[in-house]
Formats: sequence, structure tokens, C-alpha cells
Amino acid sequence: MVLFRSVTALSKLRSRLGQQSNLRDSVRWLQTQTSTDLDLRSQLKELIPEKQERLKKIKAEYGKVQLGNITVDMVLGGMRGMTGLLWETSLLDPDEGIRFRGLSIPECQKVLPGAKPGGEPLPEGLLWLLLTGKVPSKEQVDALSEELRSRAIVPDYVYKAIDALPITAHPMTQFTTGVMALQVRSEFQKAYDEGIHKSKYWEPTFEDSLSLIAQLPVVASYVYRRIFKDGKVIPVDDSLDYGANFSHLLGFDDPKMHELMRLYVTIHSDHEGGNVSAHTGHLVASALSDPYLSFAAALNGLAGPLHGLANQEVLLWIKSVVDEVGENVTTEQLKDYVWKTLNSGKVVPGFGHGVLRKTDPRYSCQREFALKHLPDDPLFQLVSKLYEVVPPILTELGKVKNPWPNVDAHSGVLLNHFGLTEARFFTVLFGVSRSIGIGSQLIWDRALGLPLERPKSVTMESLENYCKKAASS
Ligand code: CMX
Repeated sequence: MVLFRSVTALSKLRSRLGQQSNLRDSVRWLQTQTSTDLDLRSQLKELIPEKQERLKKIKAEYGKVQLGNITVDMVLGGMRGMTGLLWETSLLDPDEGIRFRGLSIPECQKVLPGAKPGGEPLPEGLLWLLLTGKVPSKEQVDALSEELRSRAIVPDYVYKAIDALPITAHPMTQFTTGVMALQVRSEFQKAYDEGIHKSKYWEPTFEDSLSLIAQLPVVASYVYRRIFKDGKVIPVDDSLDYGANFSHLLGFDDPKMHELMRLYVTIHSDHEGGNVSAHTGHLVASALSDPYLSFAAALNGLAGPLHGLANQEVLLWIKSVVDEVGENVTTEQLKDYVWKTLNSGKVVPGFGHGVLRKTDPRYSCQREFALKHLPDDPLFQLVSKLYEVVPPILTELGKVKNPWPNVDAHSGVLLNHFGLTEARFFTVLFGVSRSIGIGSQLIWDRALGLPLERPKSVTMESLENYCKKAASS
């Protein structure tokens, strides 16, 4: 990569020399381009020792401080409310929603560079923020865009592995197969085989994570075009940023769709560490599985209907409402449809959350986007109506802890509006986005030397015996 960066800088210099007569300017420009300011890896190298010291101090000074009590309900209830993971890149507040390195979504929209001033944040900027904790400049983001484009090369055997699956295989199955095939070139695995010292684990993890993030839009688009567009593949456009390029690779070049994709990838990137996909990636990586293996595992968790597949389920559910009742559905008809769904033993997709207790700000910012760009879209209007109809019904059930909509309640109708109508593909978009959060955290996992995860489990018998003993003493 160092070689690549020098070659890229030199070729840029050559083209600048072609454009400009002032050699001194060009040399000065080259100096700024190769400076560590624009290089994410160099930035991380500076930050890591400080964080390692901080973690050591926390362990030494506060190692015995209790973070809460574990109850039987928690053990039997999917570990809800049990703090058990260190996750640096983001933190979820039940009422406020997600904060990426301390910044809420509206704050990120304000401070992260867009393609144009005031535009939606560029996902590369978020990647920089998640990795370093610092808001990048536009120049830093542009340098990272270029680096990601240079890494967006997918070997032929990856396509062949996908092609071996029937076209009817779910897009997530095809996508994860592609990720597993990408693993063949893992730098981490190679370095480990060659006996790398553990203090350097983060370096090949960085290489793998960045390459993975760069390659995923290419693999995802291949899957999309293979299934839905007669296999005609579109090449990467060197003039476009990460989000716009992803949209372009899929076949959508409306500037509004580019903006949507930037926003989509940014808000789906990370949601602290305990959700199924993030936790799975972190768990698998704790065995020193490389980022490809870990991320493929994470994707398999994301593919479940209670997690990432919900964005597919929401659009299919909304379309089933339209098919059965029509677009101009009344509030009463909608209520009946929600009850019908619940009475048939299903969940209402896009509502509820394991941690959030208010409307998901990822939902709210997508609503803002819709109000700005597609206020008259009939499916958007239906989504708005659902906001009024569903929460009171879920509240009436008496058991739902959060009746409000989550991120998945909104994303599908936005994509559908711009022509990406194939709901079965949506979770793949979620997957591409998640690589930014999970990939960033995996680098820190290795930089901080986080250990193998191995919580204790109990049998029902041992749990009963423990509780009886506790009650009698
Ligand atoms: N529709 C119907 N019932 C719901 C519900 C919904 N949207 N949300 C929660 N419930 C039910 C649960 O199924 C559970 O019922 P049982 O006790 O009969 O099993 C009960 O209410 C209590 O659940 P909870 O504590 O409020 O929620 P959980 O933490 O167990 O589950 C979630 C969270 C997201 C799985 C759940 O709200 C759900 O199934 N929502 C619909 C699917 C969805 O939108 N998932 C996407 C979440 C965001 C993401 O990860 O991408």
C-alpha cells in the first residue's frame, strides 16, 4: 500500500505537471499529499499507544468496579441490559439513539464533509471519524476515497464462487459467499502464518478491513446485477466517492440516489457492539479470525429477519398492504392489517428495538430526506401513516418495550422511489454499510489486544441449584 500511495502521488504529480508550469507549486503539493495528515494508517499509528495506555490504566485502577448485577432474567432474556463488551466506535443511548464517537446523526450531517457543501455526509468521512475519533477535513476524506477506489479490486475467483450458486439463492447468501472468497487474500492470515508479533496484529487487520470495505460495493453490485440485471456489470468510476460509486455500480446515477446512498451507508454503518452483526464480528475476530472471516459471520447474523433482513421485510409488508387494500388505505384499514399481522403470530417489521426506547434517529433522518426529495411518494405517505397507527397498537399489546419505528421502517421506500425496487437485495446494502463500523472496531480490537471472548454458560439444572442455594442462604 505504501508503494501504491507513492505511485498514485507520483502519477498525480505527473498530471499536475502537465496542467501547471510552476514546478515549485507542484512539489509543494506533492509534499502535502504524502504527508501523514492525509494518511489514515499514519494517523492511527499515532493514536494507538495513547489508547493502549488508557486501557491499561482502566484495568489497573478500576478493574474491580461493578458495572451492574446479572440477574436470571438477563441470562434467559438474550443478555438485555447486561454490559459485557468494549466497543469504541459508537455508543447507543436508549432515548437519544446512536452517537458515532460522540456525535449524533444530525451532528454528523453538520460536520462531516459532503460531496458538496451541505450535502449528506460521505461514508469515508464517517470511517475516518470511527477509526480516529476526529472529524476529517475534505482533503483527508478525498485521500481516503482515492485509497478505497485503489483497493476496490476483486479477483475473478470471487465472481466464480458466486456464479456457482443458483441465481435463486438469496442475495445475502451470494454476498457472503463472495466475502468468504475474498478471504483468500487476507493479509492478516498471511502475516499470522508468517509469525507476526502480536503487537503488530492491528496492521494487517487495518489492511484487510480497508480492502474489505473497498471491495464490498463491487461484490454487492455483482450480486445485484447478476440476479436482477442480466449480469451486465458496471465498472468503478474513478471520479466518484464511495457512496456515489456504490450507487453507480448498482446502475443508479441520479444525483439524488447518490446522496441517498451516502446517507444510507453512513447511518447503517455502526450501532454499538451488542447487536447481532457487530457482536458476531467481534466475537469471531476474538479468536484471531481475520476480518473477512469475522465479517462473513457478522453478515450471517445480519441476514436474520429480526435484525438486518427487517428492511427487506418492511417493503414487502408495505407492498402486501397495497396489494391487499390499495394505495389509498384508510387508517381503519391499516389498523386492521396490523392486527391481522400480529394475530397471525408475526412481528410488525420495522418497529421495536432491543435497546432504543424512542423513535430511531436513523428513521428520523430518512424521513427528513423523504420530505425533501419525495414528499408525494405514495409509499412514503403510507410509512408516515404507519407511524401514527402502529405504536398505539404495539403499546396495547402490553409487552412491547419500544413501539416506535427503527431504521428499517423507512429505508425501503426511499430505495424503491429511486428504482431500487428489489427488496430481497436490501440487506446486502445494510451489509456493505456495516463493514465500516465492524471493520473499524476490529482494527481497535487488535490494537488494544482485546482477549478471546468466552462468557460462562449454565444449564437449567445448575441455574435452579444456584438460585435455590442463594434463596436459602
Ligand atoms: N411486532 C410485534 N411484536 C413485537 C414487536 C413488533 N414490532 N417488537 C417486539 N415485539 C414483541 C416481541 O416479539 C416479544 O414478544 P414475546 O414476548 O411474545 O416473544 C415482546 O414484544 C417483547 O419484545 P421486546 O423486549 O420489546 O423486544 P426485543 O428486544 O425482544 O426484540 C426486536 C427487538 C427488534 C427483535 C423486535 O422489536 C422485533 O421483532 N421487531 C420487528 C423486527 C425488526 O424491525 N427488526 C429490526 C431491528 C433493527 C435492526 O436490528 O436492524
